[in-house]
Amino acid sequence: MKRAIIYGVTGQDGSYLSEFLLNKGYKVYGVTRRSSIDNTARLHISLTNKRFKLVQGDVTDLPSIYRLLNNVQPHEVYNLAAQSHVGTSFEQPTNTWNVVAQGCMNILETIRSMSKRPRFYQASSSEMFGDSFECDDSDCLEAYQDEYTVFNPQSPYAVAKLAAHQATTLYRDSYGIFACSGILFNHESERRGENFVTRKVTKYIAKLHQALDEGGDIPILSLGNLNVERDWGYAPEYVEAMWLMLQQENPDDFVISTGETWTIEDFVIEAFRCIDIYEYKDYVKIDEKLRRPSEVYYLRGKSDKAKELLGWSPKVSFEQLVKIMVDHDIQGGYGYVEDQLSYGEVWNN
Ligand code: NAP
Ligand code: F7E
Repeated sequence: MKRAIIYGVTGQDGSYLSEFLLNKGYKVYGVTRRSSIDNTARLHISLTNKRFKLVQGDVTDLPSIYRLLNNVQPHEVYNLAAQSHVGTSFEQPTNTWNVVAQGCMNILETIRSMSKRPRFYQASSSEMFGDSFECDDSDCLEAYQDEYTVFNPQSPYAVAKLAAHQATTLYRDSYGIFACSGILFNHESERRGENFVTRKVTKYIAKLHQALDEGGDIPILSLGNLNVERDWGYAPEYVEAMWLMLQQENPDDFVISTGETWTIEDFVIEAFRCIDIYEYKDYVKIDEKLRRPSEVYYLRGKSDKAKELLGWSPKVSFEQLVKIMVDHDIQGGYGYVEDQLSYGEVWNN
């Protein structure tokens, strides 16, 4: 039976990836940080599977990584652990650096020291492109980023991700480690953290819907820059791409994206439309404090390489994604938390 370790298993992607690997027959070791309150809500499905084990650990703690990898002798290690909020990285730059850059290096160093080395996946990000893009035509109407676009990070988060990305390439080239970076563009879902803009909007829509329905106070949504453009996909589809990268004959890096770009305003309009409101401006105010010191204005990924070599392409459309998230939040968010019978018993490695 194949064994996989997932760092960052309690996050959006970690939870979907654990379900995906369990469905493929893997034994999955999900690493969770010590916390004073249960943080396994997204793992409600994986936790019911006997092949899933929760392990305590932290990517900033080299000894625990070393012990876990040597005890489990996994076939694959997925590093999804991060302080992943770009805005927060301006407030907590050294913590972001330690988790994202140092954390990746800690795992790579452990793998280097092993005689039977697992395959390694690094969660790289489209944020690494910053303000870079490519143009195929002189008007540059369809600008995009792909595997050949130069990186020019615009936040402490992106700087740390680029360091981890380069370290992954370096360890692949220098030591022959089977290491892949997935350069994933934004991907969202009903499990998305609530301080990312998409989920912030859909949670708000659910609150507004309830207030209009029941006659309560009408809440107002505060947002920052509505004009920036993002390439948003559906997270469950993106975790399959991670796994596909590690099944290839040779390790490589891949852009994973939808190829479409939408403004934050487009997302807001579409979310309001889900509850039959066609003029959002009465409900939204712009708060200058929510703007970032430096912004990434335009992201549109070209994932032709993933399509050709991995056979991967996205299926869920922008409109479907917004509807999935709004419907979920209207139905009560994490309805399953209350139903969860047992929280994860942490396996002390
Ligand atoms: P997320 O929901 O924020 O999950 C991050 C995970 O990392 C959580 O499980 C978190 O644990 C864990 N973590 C944080 N610090 C850690 C530490 N010191 N040691 C071990 N684990 C730690 O992020 P996501 O959206 O699932 O994204 C997964 C990965 O892909 C991240 O690396 C992110 O930067 C990257 N990425 C995401 C996107 C996107 O659009 N979602 C796009 C490109 C790249 P807690 O639950 O305890 O906080
Ligand atoms: O912001 C703008 C904000 O925080 C999107 C992470 O998963 O994807 C994510 O990073 C845009 C930004 O995601 C608000 O300024 C406006 O331009 O949802 P976000 P992100 O920064 O794109 C990348 C690929 C990752 O790797 C990251 O880990 O929306 N925006 N008003 C706002 N953003 C937030 N959060 N809140 C607002 O009120």
